[in-house]
Amino acid sequence: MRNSIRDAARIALKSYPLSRRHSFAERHGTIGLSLMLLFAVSHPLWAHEFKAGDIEIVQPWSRATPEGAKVAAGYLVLKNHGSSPDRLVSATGEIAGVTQVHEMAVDDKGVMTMRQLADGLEVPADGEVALKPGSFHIMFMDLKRPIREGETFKGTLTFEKAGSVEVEYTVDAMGGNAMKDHSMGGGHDNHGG
Ligand SMILES: [Cu+2]
Repeated sequence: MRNSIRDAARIALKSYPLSRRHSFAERHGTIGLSLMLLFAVSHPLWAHEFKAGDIEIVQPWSRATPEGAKVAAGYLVLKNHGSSPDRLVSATGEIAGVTQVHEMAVDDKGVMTMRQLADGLEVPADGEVALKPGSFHIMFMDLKRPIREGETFKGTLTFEKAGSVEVEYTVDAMGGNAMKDHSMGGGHDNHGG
């Protein structure tokens, strides 16, 4: 019984005109493309790219905060398509009273600490810098309200050469990681605020 079905399928496939097979593949390709477009439209992370001069800002995201939290972090990738370096010198966020550019690192006692980058963060010529958990980040302080998973909030980034640009952060789940980079997880638990 099984065999006969398989044989029938083989015969059917053999007798299937090449042109029809072709169009079948094309149709499949079209379905795939439609699904991709649908995903791009329905998935906010795909739509979040911003530009300021030569600087491209990719996928700004943040994490939901617990009730009463006073700080949150913003992450994104800065790509410099220009032939000279630029610097991210300041940032703002509509959810925060104070916003700074921070660096997180392990100090000589092995403790995770963070500090404000007073001179800003360099974006190398023809290069990129990633703001990500456990590393550079935008620090939103004096939060005006908790931020919830799935919402977006606006902010600005100001570059020494490229000027200011408004960006929108997508809020991932609490403890989530939109970049799927689990290298340094938590990160902000020990931020004093
Ligand atoms: Cu910080």
